[in-house]
Amino acid sequence: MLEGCTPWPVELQKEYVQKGYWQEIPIGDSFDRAAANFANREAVVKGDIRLTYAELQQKVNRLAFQMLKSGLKPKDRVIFQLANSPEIIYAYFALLKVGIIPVMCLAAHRQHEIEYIAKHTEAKGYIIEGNPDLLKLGIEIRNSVESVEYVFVNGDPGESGITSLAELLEAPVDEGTLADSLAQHKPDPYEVAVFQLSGGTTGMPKVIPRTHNDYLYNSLQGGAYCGFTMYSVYLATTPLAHNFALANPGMQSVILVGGKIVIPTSHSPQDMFAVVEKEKVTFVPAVPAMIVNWVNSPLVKEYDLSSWEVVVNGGAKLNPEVAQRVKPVLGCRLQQVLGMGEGLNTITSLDDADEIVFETVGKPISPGDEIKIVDDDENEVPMGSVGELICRGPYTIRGYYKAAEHNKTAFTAEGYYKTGDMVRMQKDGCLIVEGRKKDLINRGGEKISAEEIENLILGHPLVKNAAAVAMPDPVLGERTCAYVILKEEGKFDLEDLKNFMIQKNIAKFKLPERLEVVKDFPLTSVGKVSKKALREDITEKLKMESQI
Ligand code: J2J
Repeated sequence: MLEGCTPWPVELQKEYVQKGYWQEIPIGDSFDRAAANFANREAVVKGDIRLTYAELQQKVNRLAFQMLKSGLKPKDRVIFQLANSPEIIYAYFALLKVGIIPVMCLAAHRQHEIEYIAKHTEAKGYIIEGNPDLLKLGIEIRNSVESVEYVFVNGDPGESGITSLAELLEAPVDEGTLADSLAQHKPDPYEVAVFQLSGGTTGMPKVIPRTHNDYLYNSLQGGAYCGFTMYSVYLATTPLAHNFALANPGMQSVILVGGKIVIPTSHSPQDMFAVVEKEKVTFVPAVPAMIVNWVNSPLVKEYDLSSWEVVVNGGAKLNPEVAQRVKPVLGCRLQQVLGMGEGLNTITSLDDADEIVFETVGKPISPGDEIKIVDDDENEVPMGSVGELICRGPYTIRGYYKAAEHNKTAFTAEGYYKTGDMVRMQKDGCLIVEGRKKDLINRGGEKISAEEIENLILGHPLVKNAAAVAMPDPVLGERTCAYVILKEEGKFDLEDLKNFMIQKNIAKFKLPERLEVVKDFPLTSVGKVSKKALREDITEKLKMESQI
């Protein structure tokens, strides 16, 4: 495995192969198998663009070949920042096919995040979406990060001089040379396929190395729980760059069994329902805010949504009252998945009773998953009690990339990943998420590290101390509230704070949405800032305000 990664113990690797979890093939082989089996079936649809498996495979192969020809090599890292589009799908499989490792960044990331991640992964390349903002960023990153030599854009490069993916796809190729080259550059299935980014509780996101063996297993196993087949039609409503829609259970799970990916051209409920009707969508992934939006939309009745079989909620807890309205309003079944870039997925089954689907996130997807619910001393709590979920298994990482110090606290000595999620197990083995231990804000599924925000705020000359906490929100679940102590009394409002943070070129979803200037912070018994007391304070304030 790439230097800086922690492999599974050798004995377990053998066991995972012997039990059939790890197929010992690269993801590209599995993709080629699907492309051969389903050559004339539709694989990807967006608006008027419709690609069959054979067409998709041709694009994947050409792009893979051109990436190598450009100078990129297997195991090189490429910052991958594409919006939902057919291109994100073929660029993803193209890189995996020849062992170039995409670093899956979010479309919202800006220089603050990308520069750090590019330096940390020593990225050689950067593939960006073709909008003016990101084109500018592409040039800045090429100038500021020494390792970045190659920048590609999905769309019009304008005057930037950056090569477009379309140019690469249209370049003439000799088919024989292409086939030879791809055959020579098949990656080792034990090697890293994808770098995902952690929601991050400390400073900047941590880099998650997912191997071909484990990522393939994860996406197929999760996909089986969702009932994916060649007849599945999956609507990519959430970002395909994120672990959820990308693979677990997501686009990769569907493509590898011959299903179809439909990419919406807009996210309004109206357009989303229209595309479900038109493309006879069967399966939709969602974060809670989307489901809230859909079940409350009066437009539901105007469309024929009869093809829609399942909506799967992930990323954040879905309010049980909303969960109950899914079937009566949308006409489809609900599934719930607890997932994480680091690996473990638990999911409700399609035939689970209503109470299970409304209240729980089901059970782990693999018989190889080992989970424990523990107290602060890593002792298992009694059945039914709340504790931290820790896990290890055939698709859960053993360490973040180049993070030896952090790994000592993020994993137990036995190699369990400490999820930071506080859960309870029912007698039937289903898990209920009760809260979390980790210091982050879960804004509608997008994770914001409190520490990162605090460090940014502390850079403001007027600020003496800062604490970022989650405040409840009826739609997104949580938003960021910044508590601040000023150095001296003066004018400092939310706009001042946001303007200051925007200058730091951070992803917009990280901007605090409320500011509370205080004289001091409540402390815990050991003298730390009590985030719990701050969360209670803002919750109380919001409650009072809503009653006025
Ligand atoms: C409560 N909290 C949840 C849920 C994730 C599928 C789905 C989601 C992700 C994801 C993913 C939750 N209820 N149903 O990778 O494959 C919170 C937990 C978890 C963290 C991981 C997938 N589903 N969460 O959201 O890496 O706190 O992955 O530890 O972004 O999201 O976040 P992330």
